[in-house]
Amino acid sequence: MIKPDGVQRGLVGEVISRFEAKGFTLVGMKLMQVSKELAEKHYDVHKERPFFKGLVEFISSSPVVAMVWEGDGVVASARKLIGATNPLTAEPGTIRGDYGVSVGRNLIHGSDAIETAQTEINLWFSSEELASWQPTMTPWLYE
Ligand code: DAT
Ligand code: MG
Repeated sequence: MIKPDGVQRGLVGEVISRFEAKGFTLVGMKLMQVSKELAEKHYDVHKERPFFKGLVEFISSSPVVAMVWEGDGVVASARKLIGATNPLTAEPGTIRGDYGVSVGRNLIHGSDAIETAQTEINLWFSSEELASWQPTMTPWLYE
């Protein structure tokens, strides 16, 4: 999910390009204004943390772009493309490392495990919003 700062800063295309260029397949995408309820559910695991309230307010402050990407090892690989939580320590070459300077404005969310990804896809998307398709370049990406 491209967070409000990523959308406001005009980095939607840049983020999508990185995932496309890596070879992952986009199967769902929407720009949306997030409700407090959805933000709270999404970050439920962090509800006892001191930054929770600010995080929920931030995520619901301006539109986000929610996406579902598919491919071998996509969850772990996406976390690598995204980089460490704090953009100041995220490696250059990662999205957060290249474009961010503070943890509360780290541009993008990525599911941290396959199970979490499944839960988050169900939270953010209905089944009609997801496309099952095979890119023609598949044989050029996978042997
Ligand atoms: P990640 O987004 O890398 O999975 P996380 O799940 O630990 O990181 O935290 C969720 C988000 O909460 C994170 O992207 C930014 C915010 N956050 C985390 N730690 C924070 C902190 N110490 N201060 C402010 N915001 C924080
Ligand atoms: Mg997380």
